[in-house]
Amino acid sequence: MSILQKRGALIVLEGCDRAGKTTQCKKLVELLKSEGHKAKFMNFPDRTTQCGALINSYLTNKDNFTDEGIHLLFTLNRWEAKKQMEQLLNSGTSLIVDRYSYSGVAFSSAKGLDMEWCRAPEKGLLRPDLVILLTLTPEAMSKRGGFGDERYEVPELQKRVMEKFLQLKDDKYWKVVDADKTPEDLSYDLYKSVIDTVHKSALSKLSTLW
Ligand code: NYM
Ligand code: MG
Repeated sequence: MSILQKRGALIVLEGCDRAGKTTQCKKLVELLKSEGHKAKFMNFPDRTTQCGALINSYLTNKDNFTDEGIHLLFTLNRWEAKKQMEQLLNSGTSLIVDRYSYSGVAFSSAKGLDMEWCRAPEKGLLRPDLVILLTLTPEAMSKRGGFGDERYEVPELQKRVMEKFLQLKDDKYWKVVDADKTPEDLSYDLYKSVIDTVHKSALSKLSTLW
């Protein structure tokens, strides 16, 4: 990174399925771009890589892995993106990321794996500048219509996942936001924290988990 090059911010949206993460990430990228910032949408799992194709076949019940095996595939899917993420951030592009290591640890530990074991292989990945956790009460969630038919899309597991997210929460760089509002109102709320983080991160060094 040259002395004059400001880096982009790494911003992650987390939450249960149906909370609106993907919609919000895309809206935030558009808002940043409309104000002249460089920004890019990313999501995990990235199903377009070879490893992502294995994850996709697991999630859609076409293939099976042990809980440990699929956990490590999700982690590998982030490791294979690390260099590209670093390059983009250092060249001034902010990344708005739909799920990251926290989903990895929350889902696997909600299934019963030891949380410390789940965290270990994430060590050394880029640490986000901001994690926004979108929450929905069970009632608000059921109003949004049914889950899809992928693995994990059942209310009982989603509830345990939310408990795990709250255990992972680090108040220094997390923000918890109730997602039970219109997409427009929600992105208006989120944008204030996002733009603040973009400004604050510009001259700071990237750090790593945990
Ligand atoms: N998921 C996602 C994990 O179990 N571990 C991970 O590391 C990540 C990134 O994949 N139910 C789960 C959470 C979701 C599922 O994600 C697919 P999406 O955002 O619905 O494509
Ligand atoms: Mg989903």
